[in-house]
Amino acid sequence: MFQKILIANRGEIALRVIRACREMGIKSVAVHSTADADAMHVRMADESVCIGPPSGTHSYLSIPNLISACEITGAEAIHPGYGFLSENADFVQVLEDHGLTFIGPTAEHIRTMGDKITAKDTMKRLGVPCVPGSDGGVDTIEEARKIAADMGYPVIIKATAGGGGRGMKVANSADELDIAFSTARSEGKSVFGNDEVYIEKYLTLPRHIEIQVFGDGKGGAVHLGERDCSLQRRHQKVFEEAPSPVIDEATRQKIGKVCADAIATINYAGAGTIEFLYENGEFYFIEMNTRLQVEHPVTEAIFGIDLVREQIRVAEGLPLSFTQDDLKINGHAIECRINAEKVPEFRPSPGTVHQYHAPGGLGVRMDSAIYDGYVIPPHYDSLIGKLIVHAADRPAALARLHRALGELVVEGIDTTCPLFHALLREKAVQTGEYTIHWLEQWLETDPEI
Ligand code: MV4
Repeated sequence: MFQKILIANRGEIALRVIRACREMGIKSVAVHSTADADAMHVRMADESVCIGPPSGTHSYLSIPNLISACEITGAEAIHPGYGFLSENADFVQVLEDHGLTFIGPTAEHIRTMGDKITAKDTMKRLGVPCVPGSDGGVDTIEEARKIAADMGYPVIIKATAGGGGRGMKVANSADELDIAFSTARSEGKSVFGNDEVYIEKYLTLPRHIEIQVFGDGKGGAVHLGERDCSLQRRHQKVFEEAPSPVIDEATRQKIGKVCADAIATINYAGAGTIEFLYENGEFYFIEMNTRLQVEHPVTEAIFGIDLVREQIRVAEGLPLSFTQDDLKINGHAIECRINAEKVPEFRPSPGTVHQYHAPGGLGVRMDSAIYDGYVIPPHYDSLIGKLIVHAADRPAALARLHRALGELVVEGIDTTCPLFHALLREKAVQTGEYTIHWLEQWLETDPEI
């Protein structure tokens, strides 16, 4: 059993991990930059260590400083949260060398899934359905032309090291291929230091559906259904729900079993998310995330389990506290990501929170690290809270979301709350009939927000 865990993160996710530690009787250590000295995670943890200046690069991303913080406090394990070092294989390796436990998968699994070509090859071999495309990397434009012609247009060229929509180019026809190929390659090189690319059939109107998986690292694994994250803007998710409005129980169990079996075969440890595009009733693997995700609370709500607790258990070598048969969906959950941004421009709006009142009541969870008088620093991402609602079914969850948003007060800064009020008035949101392009197209119609 761990006595003490260091949380290499900030904001709401740091609180999320501290809460799980406290319920398990484990001491927590917060780390913080100088800009975060007054942050809630510092106050809430049992101990705290300043690990550097405001810039994330020199604080939350500083591996030597984090290791020093473990040595000073006697923390035995690190929970990385999401973002920052959560998918950094080198970090995991360094921790191992120092006798510290990383709460997450092995360096090898992180590395495998971080390279998109290797991830896809691995998943294909494990029986996970993938988007049709090249077998591995494509080295020359001649090879690209042949594959695209055989497969048919449109196609998409992706950098193997890509992420967040960078290093990805669509070619609608042969005359667009040369530019797409060379742009994806050079973006891969300049942004990620890797010019290797691959080709896929471009799916024009898919949904983004991801399967939550959990492995015990010893050949056991379960799935926790799907989340529908199709409502996004510029590759930033805005609104996530579970279960997906378009997946029935038989389909869920079928794809879920494929995913759980895949990660069981590779002895995957901890939480993982297998991302798919879903179009015309078919799943197409695109990527795997080897971390806890921002939107994990919608899964927690419908299954009634604590995913962070399970991550800690697995890192301690304990079995999962449930089996696949124990996992039954109860109701419907929706999450809104509340950002300190002015809509509809989505311009960052850091500053002082002059009044904060969190919504509450049955089926409402507000994960946030803000408080009255809190000064949102400009150095980090703009997520200031997640509002998660849970109710018996989707219409009830939408009604509860409307009610909870009405109770939420955040004064002094601009937030994305008006966007959610406007979204709830939209037919596509009410019926659940949206694709990954719906939100951006709707925003282009200059809606009243
Ligand atoms: C695609 C695609 C269509 N066809 N691949 C975007 C980020 C990266 N995770 C993969 N992405 C896409 N890959 C094929 N073969 C469309 C996207 C995509 C997308 C995917 C999920 C959520 C939002 C998206 C927004 C634009 C494009």
